[in-house]
Amino acid sequence: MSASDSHNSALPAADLPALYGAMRRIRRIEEAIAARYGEQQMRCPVHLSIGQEAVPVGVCAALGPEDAVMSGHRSHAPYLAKGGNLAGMIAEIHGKASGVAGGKGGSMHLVDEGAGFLGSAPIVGSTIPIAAGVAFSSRMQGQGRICAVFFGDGATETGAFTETLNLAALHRLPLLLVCENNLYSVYSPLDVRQPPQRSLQRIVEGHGVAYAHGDGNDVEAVYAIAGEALAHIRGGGGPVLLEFDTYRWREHCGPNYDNDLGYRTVEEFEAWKARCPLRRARERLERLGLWDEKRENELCAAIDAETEAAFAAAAAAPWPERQAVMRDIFASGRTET
Ligand SMILES: Cc1ncc(C[n+]2csc(CCOP(=O)(O)OP(=O)(O)O)c2C)c(N)n1
Ligand SMILES: [Mg+2]
Repeated sequence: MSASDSHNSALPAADLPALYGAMRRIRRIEEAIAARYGEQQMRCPVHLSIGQEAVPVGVCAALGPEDAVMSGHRSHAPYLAKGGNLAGMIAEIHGKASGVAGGKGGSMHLVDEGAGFLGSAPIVGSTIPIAAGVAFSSRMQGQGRICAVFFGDGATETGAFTETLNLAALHRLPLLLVCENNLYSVYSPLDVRQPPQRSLQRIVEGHGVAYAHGDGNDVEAVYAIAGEALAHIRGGGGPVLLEFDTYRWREHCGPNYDNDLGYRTVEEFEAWKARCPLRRARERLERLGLWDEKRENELCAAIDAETEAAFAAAAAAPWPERQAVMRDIFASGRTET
């Protein structure tokens, strides 16, 4: 983005507790999922965002309530950051009828249209062109709604990503592309997947899409960069891609740590853990005199209470009815009775 796109998008200090609270909430909910996963009541795969919370929280705080969000398989954090219903998410992960996808989709098929979270899907890169479609419809209907889509570094290697850059630039779509670069696609680091001279910035800018890069473990930086990107888009400047450096702490899919597998080093993991986005925000809040142990305990107690309630409701909820199997699927026409 050019200097003229620069707006003062700094987060007022008084708003930092809310962003810290949103990150803590996502962390604690995902820790609860991880702690209970072994009970085998949640039978779908889960891709946790623990360590990566600042990106969805910072971006979603900069979006307006009318704006839309989509994501890929690492969906819990963008969904919750946009205000997606917690009980519906937990029920969905349990495969229950009260889940947001009727219990048929699981963790990677979250949706809460009321909150503006329009969907997630496990096929890597697949929601990027769908988000462009949302942005296109917003443009055609004069809604002024921006669609933000979250995806990983691996998704930038898909054809769907490049095709979307082309179309989004051509039509100057109100689309915010958010790449959470956590250095890995499952067990594969960037250097076995991409030639050394490959530059995401040059690929993006080569299509005429604006690009900015930031520290994805600094929620204030994420918020400020996202705010500038949104001002650029709202000003008619067309789509923007934001690349944020971050790191997932646990295994690619599931509740465990997997540093013993050897695809990444313990030193690398520890270096990123030391840059924990929550700890950094909390330390800053304490320096500002805006946080203390009492507030922390109250926040955690409130999160735990709503998490407990969501798990209890999911446990008590019925399974989907047999007839629901053929409902709401793309190839409709036949309903099993
Ligand atoms: C088209 C496609 N290819 C492969 C997979 C298997 N797969 C699931 S997640 C994933 C890794 C994606 O890495 P990245 O986009 O960097 O996201 P991250 O998991 O690191 O958040 C892969 C290869 C898939 N779901 N879809
Ligand atoms: Mg990745």
